[in-house]
Amino acid sequence: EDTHKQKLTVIGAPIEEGAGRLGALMGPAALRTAGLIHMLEDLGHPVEDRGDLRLPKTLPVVPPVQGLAHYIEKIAAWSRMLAVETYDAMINGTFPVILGGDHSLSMGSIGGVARYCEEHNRELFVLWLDAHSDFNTPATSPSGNMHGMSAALLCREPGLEGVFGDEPHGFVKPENLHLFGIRSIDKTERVLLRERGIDVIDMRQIDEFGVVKLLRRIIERVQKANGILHVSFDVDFVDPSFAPGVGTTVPGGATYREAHLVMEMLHDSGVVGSLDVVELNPFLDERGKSALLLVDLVASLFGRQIFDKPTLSEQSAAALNV
Ligand code: B3U
Ligand code: MN
Ligand code: MN
Repeated sequence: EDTHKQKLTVIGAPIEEGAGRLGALMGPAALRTAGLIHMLEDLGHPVEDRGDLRLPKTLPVVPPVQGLAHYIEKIAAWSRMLAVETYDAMINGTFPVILGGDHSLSMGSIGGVARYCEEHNRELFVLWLDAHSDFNTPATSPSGNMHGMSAALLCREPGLEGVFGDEPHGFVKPENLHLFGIRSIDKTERVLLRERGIDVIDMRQIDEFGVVKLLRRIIERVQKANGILHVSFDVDFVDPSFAPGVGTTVPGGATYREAHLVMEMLHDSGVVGSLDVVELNPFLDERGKSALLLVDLVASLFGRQIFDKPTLSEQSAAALNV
């Protein structure tokens, strides 16, 4: 399970009800138009494109929640379906790539990956690249939008049990969740993140220490545990000047270079086993700019390099003390 010439299962998840505004439904189509599949094949990865999934006609019955959780029946249907898809992809020895769709889809995609890891005794780690911490519950959410609740559900926060009901899925250990690029946290969300001891790497830390040191620490943790790293890439991780095609832009995000460096380091690490690309809203994009950037960033994750080798010779690395 890594990003080196492995077989990929691409799954489109055109879900938009988790977000506050419409349009993320068109995300998978825009990523395909921007050349995602051809890019992956060009890099030498065999791709099985499962196309875009569709909601079943009948939605699950979800018991009422305490608080706000808009469209929870639809989110539940997507989650249950996606958890089966990513689990199957992993069972078949392939690397699931989920194209969103809003970030609520990660309840399902990661739910399935986590189930696989639990059953196969592999430690699961999650790198959540995002402007937001997505750690609300129906009781704390100011908006009721479920894309702001996916990390909380995965860490077993109470109030979201109805999403999966009795359907199979796994969880993420709160200590194995790494939020990265964060710059927007709600008041009650902040309290919860502190109480659970979640690793929140905010933009201040990225400014101060740089992505390399911060990410290296996470990668080393995964390597030591012989774990699997799921990468959940929310477009708003990147600064809106580079990626305007997203419903909830927050200024001060990762630069073009930082975002690529993160993806390149993840590729080199060999520990990434699954990926979500979420929150692209083509309705708000500027002539495909964000979709094209995403395809390039995913290319970096799957092995595209500027030159064939890490550019520092051992000698210069030693001289620079890196
Ligand atoms: N934290 C806010 C806003 C938000 C979360 N995720 C996004 N926006 N994209 C909320 O509604 O939970
Ligand atoms: Mn998000
Ligand atoms: Mn976000």
